[in-house]
Amino acid sequence: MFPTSTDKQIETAYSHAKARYAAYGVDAETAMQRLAGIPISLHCWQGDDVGGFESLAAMDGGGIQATGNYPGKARSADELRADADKAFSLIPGRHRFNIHAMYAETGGKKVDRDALEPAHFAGWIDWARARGLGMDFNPTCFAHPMADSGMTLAHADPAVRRFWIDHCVACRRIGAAMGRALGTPTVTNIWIPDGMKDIPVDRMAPRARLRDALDAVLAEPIDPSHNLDAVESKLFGIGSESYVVGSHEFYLGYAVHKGVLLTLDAGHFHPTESIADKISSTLLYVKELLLHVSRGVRWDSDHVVILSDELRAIAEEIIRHNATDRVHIGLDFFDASINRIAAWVTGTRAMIKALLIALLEPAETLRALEQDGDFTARLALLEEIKTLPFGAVWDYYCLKQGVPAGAAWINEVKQYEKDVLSKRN
Ligand code: RNT
Ligand code: ZN
Repeated sequence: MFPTSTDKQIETAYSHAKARYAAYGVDAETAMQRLAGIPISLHCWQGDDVGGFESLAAMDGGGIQATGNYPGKARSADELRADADKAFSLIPGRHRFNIHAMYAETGGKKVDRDALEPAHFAGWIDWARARGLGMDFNPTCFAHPMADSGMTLAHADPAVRRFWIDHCVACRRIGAAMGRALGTPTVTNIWIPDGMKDIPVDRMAPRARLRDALDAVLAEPIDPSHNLDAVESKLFGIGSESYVVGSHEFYLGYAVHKGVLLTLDAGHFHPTESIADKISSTLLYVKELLLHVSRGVRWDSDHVVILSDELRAIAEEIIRHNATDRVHIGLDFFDASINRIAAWVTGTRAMIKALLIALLEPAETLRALEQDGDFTARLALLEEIKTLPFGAVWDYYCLKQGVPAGAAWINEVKQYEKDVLSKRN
């Protein structure tokens, strides 16, 4: 069993921590209040290894590979929702849930992706509404026979392009229906796998086709209070090592040109390139960003998020620029080798911790030092504040939000594994 702390222990530690932060001019109460207002969008696909429930006799997964076969993965939308409920019960704050088109519930009827309708997502919307969750959405342009060639919206065959355009149009309408029903705009994010394993000769023609296809997808105006459109780039994928049609430059240009959101996935750049530094630049030119917070490890772009320097840098950028209303924070990772609920909880708690650390920064002091050119004190202070007792504030935040503090949540996941997950299959 992992240790639980008493309320008294947590409160005592917090009162000491609060005083330490106050000495630096930081109000821990304000930090926690602000933190409670920042939703994180949890991605449904960690719960079933990006499988979906369509039971198409499929196919290549568009180079998105979940590795591992940890037992107990969700086999139906009901199981996935139950697992997500368990995860949410261990995560402080009120958040969002992000699903893919391939999680449609068609009641056993075969409905192809270009014919999907809001009704096929009623189960998800009802579930989210009952819990006060917002929802986000994604067309699924992979794991489908029409994506077998590795090309979708950029395909040379107009019939294939048409199919995927129709799918994305349907998804924007579904996104709008979700947003309208839940009273908070759905971000509908378009990611496509299109690319080439080996060196292409014509890098431009597929990009021109993608631009035109996206124009067709976005032609129908949709109320931004219901649905926001986002486009996500990638540097390379498995099977698209030499060329990805939707590169960063492609989508940066497209997002600026069309006024849609730009998605920055932390695992979609060169291994030493951080998306943290892209936030301030892109926010000068695009209205809003969607983040896919992830963790790249060598060639994999989707390890479970941890409280790394990179994650902290991302959170600092959002908080220092006071950009929480322009940066939508979504998660995107999938690990099939560990308990999937623990993966969600670990990654989401890490994201929230990173935001809390950023909110506890003595921001005004640091800015003043920089403005005065006192780079000595800036560096020294940045180092010293790393050992302030942020953990005591985090534990107290968990206590106040009614979720386990510290490692105690692991016990609950183990119990759920015993009671529920181990009975699957
Ligand atoms: C793939 C993209 C994309 C997917 C999800 C499932 O490389 O990151 O966001 O992970 O849509
Ligand atoms: Zn992503």
